[in-house]
Amino acid sequence: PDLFQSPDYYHVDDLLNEEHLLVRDAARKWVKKEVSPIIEDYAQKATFPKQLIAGLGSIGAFGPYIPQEYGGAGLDQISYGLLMQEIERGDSGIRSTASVQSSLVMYPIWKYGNEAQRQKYLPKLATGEWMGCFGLTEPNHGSDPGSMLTNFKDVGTHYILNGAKMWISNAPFADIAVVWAKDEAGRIHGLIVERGMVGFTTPETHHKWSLRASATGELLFDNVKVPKENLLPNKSGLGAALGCLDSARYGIAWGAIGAAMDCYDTALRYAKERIQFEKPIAATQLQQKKLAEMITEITKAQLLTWRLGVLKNENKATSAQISMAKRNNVAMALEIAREARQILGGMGISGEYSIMRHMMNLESVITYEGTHDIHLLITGMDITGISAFK
Ligand code: TGC
Ligand code: FAD
Repeated sequence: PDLFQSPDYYHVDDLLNEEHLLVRDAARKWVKKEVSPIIEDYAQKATFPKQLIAGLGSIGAFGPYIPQEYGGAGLDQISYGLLMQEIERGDSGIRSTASVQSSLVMYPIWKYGNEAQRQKYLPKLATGEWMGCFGLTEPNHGSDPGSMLTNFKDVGTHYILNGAKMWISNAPFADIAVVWAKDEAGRIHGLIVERGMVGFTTPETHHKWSLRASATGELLFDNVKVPKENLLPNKSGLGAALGCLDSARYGIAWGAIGAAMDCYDTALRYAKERIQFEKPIAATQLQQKKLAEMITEITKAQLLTWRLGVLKNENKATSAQISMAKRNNVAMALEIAREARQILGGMGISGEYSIMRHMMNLESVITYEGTHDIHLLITGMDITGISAFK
């Protein structure tokens, strides 16, 4: 009874197994105890709550689907999704930290790294002893990462890396960065850059109105000497970077449902308690319409995402299917946040409630990991066979 209640209009819980429910409820308890009481303060102060790192590791949020031999939780894709849902119910910024660590740092080391790299980095990343970030976006290349300028030269004993990345989650405090850069032939590779390498700096990006409890920064490389053993050897090309995004986008599709659930729960409770014109505002048709549409959209998103999780578990989910779910669910959550904020009237803008924070966070979530427009064009490309990008 002291847990959050999930809106579950179509009994989606019946589709989950015992492990899914255990993982979800453990995450839900942890978020309620550790995240919800402090997050508003940290967001207002624009500070990342570093003390949450160990707890995120302990609930399995760092590498949920990475095998246990590397320190991961060894869970399936539905459990991974439920973890992201529960964490984002607390805050999208905290979910971002988990997404980046799992899908953008651990995933490429696991999939594209060699055994020595897996052994060196994955167990420490799984506990949060080391934190990572992912550098793909550049100041002049966001939606079109294939045109990146960051590059490295082979100088015999090591590589020399030059360039700049922008808008990088976790950058200001990360111990390592998985960085995408072009070799002399123009082919994209992933390199593990470690804090302390000479010429590597990570200035923080200030004055964000969104994801304020997440630290964002730049990655600057000025003739950084990178040892050759830090190149990820098993896959190269833009597709390697985009493969990591598939895994993160999938988690975000679930995460957005968490933010939407929190806004819906809050608005429903408020609408039943708030009296105007001598009756609860929930008794008015206009507010009922908003609430009814919210639960309808949450339910559709839950079913879409659950099915996608099954396809992922069977290794059958396509990148375009993942794009559809990321795009749909984040837009759904943002729309619900905007409507829920209005249901609370003036209180909707107060930090006493989580809605405005979710709403502002989701403005980043609808932009990063491929914008709303880019995902629509990915669907367009998939159904027509024609790329609108080039
Ligand atoms: P295109 O020619 O279509 O593709 C290049 C190569 O990549 C392959 N590919 C994929 N592979 C795996 N997964 C995917 N989703 C893939 N999409 C494409 C493709 O088959 C091809 O392979 P090959 O072997 O033929 O070379 O590439 P394009 O240059 O036309 O670009 C396509 C486009 C626009 C869809 C893509 O570049 C894109 O997705 N742009 C959006 C960029 C983006 O999402 N950036 C995210 C940065 S990371 C981030 O935001 C983290 S926020 C984290 C947080 O805090 O939670
Ligand atoms: P642009 O690509 O310049 O797009 C601007 C507008 O043009 C958008 O509306 C877009 O949809 C539209 N547009 C672009 N191309 C087309 C087209 N062909 N057709 C129609 N419309 C188009 N990146 C990382 O690498 N790592 C991170 O950890 C990371 N974290 C982030 C955290 C935050 C808080 C934010 C805000 C961003 C983060 N990003 C990260 C960057 C993010 O992925 C990019 O912002 C995103 O991919 C969009 O790139 P852009 O900002 O350069 O916008």
